[in-house]
Amino acid sequence: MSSNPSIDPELRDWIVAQRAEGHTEAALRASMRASGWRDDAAGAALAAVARLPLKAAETPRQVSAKTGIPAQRAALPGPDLEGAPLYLDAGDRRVKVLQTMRHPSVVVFGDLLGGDECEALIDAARERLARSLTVETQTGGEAVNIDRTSEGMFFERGEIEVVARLEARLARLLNWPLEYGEGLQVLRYRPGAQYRPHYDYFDPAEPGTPTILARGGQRVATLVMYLHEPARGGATTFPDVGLEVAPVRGTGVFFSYDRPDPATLTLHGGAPVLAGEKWVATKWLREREFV
Ligand code: PD2
Ligand code: ZN
Repeated sequence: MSSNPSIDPELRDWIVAQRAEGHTEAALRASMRASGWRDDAAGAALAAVARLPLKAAETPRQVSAKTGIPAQRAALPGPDLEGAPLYLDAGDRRVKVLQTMRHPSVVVFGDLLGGDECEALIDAARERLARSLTVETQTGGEAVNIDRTSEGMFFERGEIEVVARLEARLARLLNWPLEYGEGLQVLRYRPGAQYRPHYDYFDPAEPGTPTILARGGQRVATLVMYLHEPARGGATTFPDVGLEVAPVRGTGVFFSYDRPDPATLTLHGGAPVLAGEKWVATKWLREREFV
């Protein structure tokens, strides 16, 4: 994560703590003026801290006991798009920003993976593919889901070099600790296979959800990366907003959701593959360390 060298760490921590307690920027500015700060300097310091990527621990989620839905917006993973950059430094790779949307919060990245990395992931995943399971929110276990006709497998975090390299890149790009990510999932769709529209967060109303949340809290973001493009079909669709992302090799679609609620407009699916094979790798990010 980047930090701003011009901000005194003690001042930064104080501002972060005050903001997490719900004090407004105007109130902090007044308080800084009262203790001798020049108004423009106070404003600049507050703006600099506001630009810092927040750590999840700085903004504890207040969850309604009744609905399980967080009452307030908390820090979310995501790239730093301040200044509308066309490229982002992801450490070992310069990633393109191809498209952004605010609501739902979506970013399409280009050149996220090299062709060799796509091949390495496919080669390592191929012999472990099985008919895809989805987490079963009735029980907290896993089950074959007829809504998903792809085949899939999971890597452990850091299991092989290419996975570890990609995870480090994503942590930097998305400003979210590597440990908060689930293991990478790889899916293969053959002609006719699809993934019907769904939400990736866990439904708070389902009885198995507390068991799932014990491993790292809610999912707060998804990144679907395209490893092999089909000849036709296979877009990732967002039916609420009519968005379709073409499954072009090496690109990825990222979206985040600040609460487990359809109001996030993150309903999404994998359209049927019409010809050829589509392979994707999905990284889901949790609120806390995923264990
Ligand atoms: O493969 C896709 O396009 C897709 C669509 C919807 C993947 C997922 N969801 C997922 O892995 O959650
Ligand atoms: Zn999904």
